[in-house]
Amino acid sequence: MTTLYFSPGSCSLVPHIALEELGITFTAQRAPRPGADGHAEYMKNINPTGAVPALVLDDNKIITQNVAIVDYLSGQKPGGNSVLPVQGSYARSQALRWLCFANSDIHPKFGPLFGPSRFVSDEANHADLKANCSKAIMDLFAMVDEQYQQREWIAGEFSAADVYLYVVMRWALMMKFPVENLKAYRGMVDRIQTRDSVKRAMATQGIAAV
Ligand SMILES: N[C@@H](CCC(=O)N[C@@H](CS)C(=O)NCC(=O)O)C(=O)O
Repeated sequence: MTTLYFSPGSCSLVPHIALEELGITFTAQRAPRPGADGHAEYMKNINPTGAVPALVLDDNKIITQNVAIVDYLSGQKPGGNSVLPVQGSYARSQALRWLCFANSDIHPKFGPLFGPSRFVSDEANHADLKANCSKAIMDLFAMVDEQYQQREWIAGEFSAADVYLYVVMRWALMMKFPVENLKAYRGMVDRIQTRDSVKRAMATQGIAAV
C-alpha cells in the first residue's frame, strides 16, 4: 500500500492533507528522527537527505520533495477533488507559484529557528540569526496576507498551496510570532482547519489546531 513517511506537524503535513483530500488509501508511517534508531536505514532506503516527507508507492517507487509528491498525487484523481488546478490553467500556475513560495522561500527560513547551530556555530550569533530569519518570514507573510485579502484561496480555488501556507503559519503561531495584523492570512488558517481532510491528518499525527 502507498505509504507516507511523516514527522508530526512538519511539512509532511502537506502531502498528508493532500492524500486525505483526494481520498487515496495510504498508510501514515512516522519516520525515525535524526539520531534515533532506524534513521540510518531511512536515509539508505527511503530518503538520502533524511528528511520527510517521502511517499512510497505500491510498486516501491519513492517520491521525495513536497512539490513533486503533490504534483504526483494531483494526477491520481484528475476528475475528483483536486489539490492542484487543472494542467495548463492560470490557476495552476498560481497554485504552483505559491506552493513553491511556501516551500522554497518561507520554509527554509524556519530552519535556523528550529536548529540555529546547523547554520552558525558560534552561539553568540544565534539570536541575531533568528531575529533576521524571523523578520524575513514576517516580510513574506505580509505578501501572503495581501493575497488572502483579495481571495479566499490563494490560487482562486483551494489547493495544496493553501495547505503549505497553513503549515508554515501554524509553526509561526506556535512560536508566538507577532502575526495579529495578518488578519486575512489568519482567516485562511481558520477556514482550512474546518476541512475534514485537515482534521483527519492532524488526528493521525496527534497534533492540534492553532
Ligand atoms: N524541500 C524539502 C524540505 C523537507 C524538509 O525540510 N523536511 C523537514 C521537516 S519540515 C525535515 O525532515 N527535517 C529533518 C532533517 O532535515 O533532518 C521538501 O519539500 O520535501
